[in-house]
Amino acid sequence: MTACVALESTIFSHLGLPSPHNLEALDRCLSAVRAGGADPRITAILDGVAHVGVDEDRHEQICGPARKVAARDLGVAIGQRWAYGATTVSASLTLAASEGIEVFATGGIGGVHRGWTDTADISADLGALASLPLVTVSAGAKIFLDLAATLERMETDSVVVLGWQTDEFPAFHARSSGLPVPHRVDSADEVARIARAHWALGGGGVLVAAPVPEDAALDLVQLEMAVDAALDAAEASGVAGPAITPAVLGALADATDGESVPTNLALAENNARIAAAIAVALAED
Ligand code: PSU
Ligand code: MN
Repeated sequence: MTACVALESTIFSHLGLPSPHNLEALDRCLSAVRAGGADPRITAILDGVAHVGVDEDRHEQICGPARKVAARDLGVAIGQRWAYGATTVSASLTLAASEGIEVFATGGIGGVHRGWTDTADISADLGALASLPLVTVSAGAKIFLDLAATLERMETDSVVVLGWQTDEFPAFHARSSGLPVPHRVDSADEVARIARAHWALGGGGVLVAAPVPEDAALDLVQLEMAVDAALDAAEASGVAGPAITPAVLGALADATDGESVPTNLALAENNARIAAAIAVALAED
């Protein structure tokens, strides 16, 4: 099989990043995958049709306004012929798996939200990661989540968590959360061997957690203050459910005076680059 890397569309849509940074993110991710010798495949619902690979003439649409599509919404978006349903991690993994693709890159996965004991807000990303046999490359989980609870949940669900050239779980915009990863890997070949062995035993998802490159990383302490401000702003605006993640990402960009945006681009590109190397290693395996 040729080396393919699936990419989600939510991050490139208005839900993920502000214009024109989202188009830059898309271009940089596609280039990184191609430079690594793999074929990038953006997932999305366009005019009610599920795409795993989107032609260049529709990239502008991918970077525009969208309705958020998690795994459970895929059938609705197709059945109701949504013009543009932007796929989250859970929906992208579902579509990629349906095409036999083995590697997926994103910015940061969703996870267990802070305050989850009251709200029960746990991203469907975790369920898809647990059940579908793909390697997902992400800069850990989004900083404004409960990262310790997210790691616990992935242990319960038997998601393989690998630190990419690190012993600590990355915190999206920051290189480390201070929480240890269960295992460290240092090469794409190592990830490919682990994934093949895991899948041969009937296992599901493998999460490769890669820290944002040093020159683009934000400081964890400053970031925590911005996150508190962003969570307060999102709460004050009264958003709930699936609207929370886009709202907090937007508020975080404001709270960091826009500094979180180039960091987000750098980490997404870095993940795409690593994913391509893993896809090539798997294709050669
Ligand atoms: N990471 C980003 N930007 C995003 C997301 C993640 O840098 O927009 C999106 C992904 O699509 C992820 C989704 O799957 O947020 C999780 O949403 P929720 O927490 O509502 O499950
Ligand atoms: Mn949620």
